[in-house]
Amino acid sequence: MNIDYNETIPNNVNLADDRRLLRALERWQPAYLKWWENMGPAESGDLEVYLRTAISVDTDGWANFGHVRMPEYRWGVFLTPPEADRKINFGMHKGEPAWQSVPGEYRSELRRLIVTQGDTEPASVEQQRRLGRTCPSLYDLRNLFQVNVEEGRHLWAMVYLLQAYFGRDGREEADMMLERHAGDPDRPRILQAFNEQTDDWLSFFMFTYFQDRDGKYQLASLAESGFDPLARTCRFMLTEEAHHMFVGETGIGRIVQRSCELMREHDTDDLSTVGGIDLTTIQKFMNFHYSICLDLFGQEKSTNAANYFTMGLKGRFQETRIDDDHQLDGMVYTVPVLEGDRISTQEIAAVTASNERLREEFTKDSQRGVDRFNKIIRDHDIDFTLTLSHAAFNRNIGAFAGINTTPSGQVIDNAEWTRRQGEWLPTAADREYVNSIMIPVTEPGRMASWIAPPRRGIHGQPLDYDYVRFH
Ligand code: BYC
Repeated sequence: MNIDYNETIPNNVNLADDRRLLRALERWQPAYLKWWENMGPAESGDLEVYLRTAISVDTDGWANFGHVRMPEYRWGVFLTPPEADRKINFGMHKGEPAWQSVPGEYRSELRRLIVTQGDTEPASVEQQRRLGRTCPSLYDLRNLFQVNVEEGRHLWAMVYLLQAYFGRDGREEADMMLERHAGDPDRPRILQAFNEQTDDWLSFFMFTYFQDRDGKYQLASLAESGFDPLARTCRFMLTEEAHHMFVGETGIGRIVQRSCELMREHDTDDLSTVGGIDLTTIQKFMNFHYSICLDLFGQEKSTNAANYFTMGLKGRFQETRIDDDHQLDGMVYTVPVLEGDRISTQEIAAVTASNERLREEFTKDSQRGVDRFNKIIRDHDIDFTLTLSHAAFNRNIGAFAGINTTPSGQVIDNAEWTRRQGEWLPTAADREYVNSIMIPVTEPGRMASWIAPPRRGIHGQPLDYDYVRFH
């Protein structure tokens, strides 16, 4: 299923046949490009970047690599091909044909899901806006920009759904996507994690490791949707998401590797004099990013989530592979609760627990990479273990929002939290130090002092390839 690049908006949804929709998207396109110029990667307009561009949505060979000026990247609308006779696979409409248009009775829920999803995409680009100035290598700079252009395309994907299926209020929501901004005190992004700072590369790699992984799980749940255009859009987005998590995992892994090498070489845990990042600092950044991402899954017990499931709008992770009735009749699920100051568990109707279930999948998946980081540390004979903090640590949404705990989940009072939080979360001094070593490296093949080189280059190119060309 090839993509038509002769159109002003590349697409595989026959936009040319729908003049009204085409006009709406063509009206939005200049606003998007203006947003990219003002809020996208800073000072990047003239750079030529070795980017991957989708040429087909088929599983084999969908990508094309070449140097592109980012404002000329061909953002467009790509959906995976329709599945013949696709059915709704869960909830009260299970077994009915998947919807090809918006079911009127679920319009507002569906719009809300699409708006929440869409809002995160430009938010991440805004959060990462200044990172190009401090890239640790050309290889990393290129990866940052690849992630950014794809997040831009994911916004296009959600805006397409809003404009194509939600009429006037869809168009208004599409405009609002470019009006809210990450961290803007008056018009912030919807979910808090998308308002946080990401202004150093350790944060960027944590972001792409944890936050993009939330993206994977949320998109996978929406890819099960009974609303077929949403399912097909999310399926294609997931193929791109995998690369973002690769950037996160290899990025953290390379930092851990370099820190271990420096510790061995200089026989010290304190890397601040040798331009490296201490393992304790890496742990603090991990605590921060992991905990704010747990919030992204919503409340443990959620009527919204129950409604999305029952209505057939948002399924569970790999819904069709789960061996049950897909309606959750009479089923229960154990969720954490707070009893006074004690963390305990409770059984609730499984249908109301799907946020928690998804969060647990996310945690398991996150742990797998952390195990790989720990192997790097062990291989250097260093006695240190990186850990994911307890689900109750540093939470602002859900059962644990009102309490303070240590990273291992021991409840503590406000005074102790105030006194000790700097042991567990990045302090101003930690951020200042990390920022101080973010000195740009733009010579092909060279790496900053605090990160090891990647194992291989991109798409078979050597490590010292000019992944980004400056003029
Ligand atoms: N922040 O019933 P609940 C990605 C509110 S990342 C602020 O649990 P629900 C990406 C909630 O709105 C993936 N508010 O909520 C990654 C509700 O308000 P009302 C993005 C929050 O709806 C990297 C109330 O609390 N996609 O793609 O079940 C780079 C009750 O909560 C938050 C999605 O998130 C929060 N964190 O759960 C680029 C998928 N959590 O109704 C991209 C779509 C809850 O009382 N979104 N509240 O006024 C959803 O599925 C759901 O909206 C959520 C929230 C899972 C996020």
